[in-house]
Amino acid sequence: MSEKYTEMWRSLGLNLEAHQGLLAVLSDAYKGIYLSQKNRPEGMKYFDFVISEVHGRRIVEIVEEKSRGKQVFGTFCVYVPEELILAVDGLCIGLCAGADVGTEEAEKYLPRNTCALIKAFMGFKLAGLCPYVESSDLIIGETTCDGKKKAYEILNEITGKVYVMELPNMKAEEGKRLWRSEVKKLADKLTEVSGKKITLEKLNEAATVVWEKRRALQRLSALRASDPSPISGLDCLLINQVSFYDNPVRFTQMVNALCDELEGRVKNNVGVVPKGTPRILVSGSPMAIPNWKLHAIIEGSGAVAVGEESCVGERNFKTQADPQFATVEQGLEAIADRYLTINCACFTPNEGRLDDIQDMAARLHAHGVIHYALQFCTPYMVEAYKVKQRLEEKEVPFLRIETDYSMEDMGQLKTRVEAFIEVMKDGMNK
Ligand code: BJ8
Repeated sequence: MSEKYTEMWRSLGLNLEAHQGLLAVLSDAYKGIYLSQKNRPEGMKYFDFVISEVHGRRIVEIVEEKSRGKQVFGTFCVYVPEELILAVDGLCIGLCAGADVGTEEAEKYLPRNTCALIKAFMGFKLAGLCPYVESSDLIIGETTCDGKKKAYEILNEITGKVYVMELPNMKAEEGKRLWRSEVKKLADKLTEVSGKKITLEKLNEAATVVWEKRRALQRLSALRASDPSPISGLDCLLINQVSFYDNPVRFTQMVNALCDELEGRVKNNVGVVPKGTPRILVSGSPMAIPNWKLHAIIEGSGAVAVGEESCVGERNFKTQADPQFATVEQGLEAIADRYLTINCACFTPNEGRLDDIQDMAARLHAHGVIHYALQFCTPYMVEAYKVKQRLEEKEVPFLRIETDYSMEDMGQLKTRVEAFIEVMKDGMNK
């Protein structure tokens, strides 16, 4: 990334030397994992460009939007309603991080046995490496897992700009009522920070933007059901990661343009891998950017990832709320109810997630499911038991993996994934 951004990074308070080092590592990893892939769709060029400018051009855009009076709202969870943020002309940016960065600093505040995602978002902030956190006017957290909700207290002590939504643990009527009132409270908070009231026109407009974004991602997901798969799992994972910080209207256009190209591929039987390649559904903890580890292993071992039952994946876009509301009040309730359809392991019971996994595996013609949990991510680590039980009942091959962001276990994971692919192949030949 060009030195032309140095002044901007300095004014955002980044640690310039460490930041330069981070960008160099990122760029090498991207070249090795992404640009070395064969037969990629032309439409991926846009996403390559976005990544090459992840701390450059996009931050310039954000700084410009801020100078025009817009606010930036950072989030860590797909439960935070993007529609509301857009309705106050805000920019919604996902702040989850997927790399071992600033771990030493983070461990001054957090126990070592904290999940890598939490350590990383704290680490990025503490090491002065994230221009998105520094640009945020308000950071919106949520009471999901224990690690996150306690880390938000510390993050608020450090930044002074954290607001937390209370997410229920159960989806019964009481939980629904609580969540609806939390969504209304967030609307008030956004109005307070931005100085803009949420009008019906603005809410319908914002909900339409989000609806179209989700529809484009649904379209992409459906195209992966084809054999041969017209696009790699790595590329789809990247697109889902980019969806959390790109301009949503432009992002939707580019995903739709890519889907047009992929439809042509499907029609002509063109794939990134040969027909009959073993197909894997990945399910579990979110894979924040630049966490490409498991997909790189899967696709480097002769299989293809055809779906992600994950918040950086289908959990984020599976359900929709019809974006034409009659009143603001009705709109806020419909939006709250739509978010409560997301099946995160932080809820109990969470049978809906088991149905989602089973449904995705069938719909995408997966030959097996890899359950991915970040170490110390208790909700997903524990729920893996029920996922295994359900998939065994349906005779779907299942592999359970627990890992973090380090590269130390790459060899061991590769051996396990390769052995799993052999098991899947046996099933495919029956
Ligand atoms: S809706 S998955 S985005 S909470 S990996 S920090 S759960 S210990 S991220 Fe999530 Fe919202 Fe749920 Fe989705 Fe905790 Fe697990 Fe770490 Fe996690």
